[in-house]
Amino acid sequence: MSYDTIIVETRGKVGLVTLNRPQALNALNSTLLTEVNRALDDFDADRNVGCIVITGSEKAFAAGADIKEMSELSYPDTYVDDFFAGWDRVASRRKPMIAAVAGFALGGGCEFAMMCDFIIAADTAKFGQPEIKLGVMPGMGGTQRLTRLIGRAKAMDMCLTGRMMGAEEAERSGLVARIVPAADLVAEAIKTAETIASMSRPAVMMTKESVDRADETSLAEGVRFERRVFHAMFGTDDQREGMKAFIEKRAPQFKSS
Ligand code: CO8
Repeated sequence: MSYDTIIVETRGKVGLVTLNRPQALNALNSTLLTEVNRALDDFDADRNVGCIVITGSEKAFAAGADIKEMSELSYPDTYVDDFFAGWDRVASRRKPMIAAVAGFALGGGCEFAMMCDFIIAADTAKFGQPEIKLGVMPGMGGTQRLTRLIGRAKAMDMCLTGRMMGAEEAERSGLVARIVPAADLVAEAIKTAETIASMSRPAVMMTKESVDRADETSLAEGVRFERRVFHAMFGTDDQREGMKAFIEKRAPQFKSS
């Protein structure tokens, strides 16, 4: 399949999507959104793929939604076409996604990274929600996901001033899982994704689904959901294999069944 705005590869059990609009610092336009969803559809359908990495360039993960594409839209245009609603599909993928971020992750770029399950940042990464400087506000989940990840005070600071946050502050604040040297970013993200892809597929997907529940429900309901899913794992061969392998002091051979 050919793409104009992204590069799609499979490395073993890892699906890799590289955003590729260098002339616009990987600004997110409608074509890119369609192509990202197409690539993710294929990875979802591919039983061999166990984890997905999304990355950009050294200079930019993505510098936001494409301002040139958006600038002339009217309210009816955006409302009737439900402009950018396709990002909800990106955010609700069932296989784990890691964002590997170097350089700018601004506006929709920061929001795209936050749709992933976690972010590995290069030491060059800069995060921000600068929409306020354009006379608008975040529109791809920034006010919600950033607030959940870094708390109300910092989210307000970021969204109301439009200032950027460096990698260290982002890690300290809980936006980023870990920081690696820029030169190692993609290799580290792929290594992490390989580790995840080597685990039992149902266990990985059920774990993701359960952690995601934490954003949507009360603690009591979330714990009940977790226990039900935990019980369900005893219906898998992988549970038996994982526990047997531990007792026999050998590496497990998960069949993802
Ligand atoms: N959209 C379109 N083009 C862009 C964007 C963008 N977001 N960002 C950069 N570009 C383009 C520039 O226009 C420039 O193109 P050209 O060479 O043709 O003039 C090229 O990329 C290189 O950019 P710069 O020359 O500006 O590079 P610098 O290194 O000087 O600056 C910055 C880098 C600081 C990242 C700067 O480019 C910048 O501030 N970009 C805009 C950042 C921004 O405001 N992002 C938020 C966009 S709005 C948004 O994301 C809303 C999301 C919600 C949508 C929800 C809908 C429902």
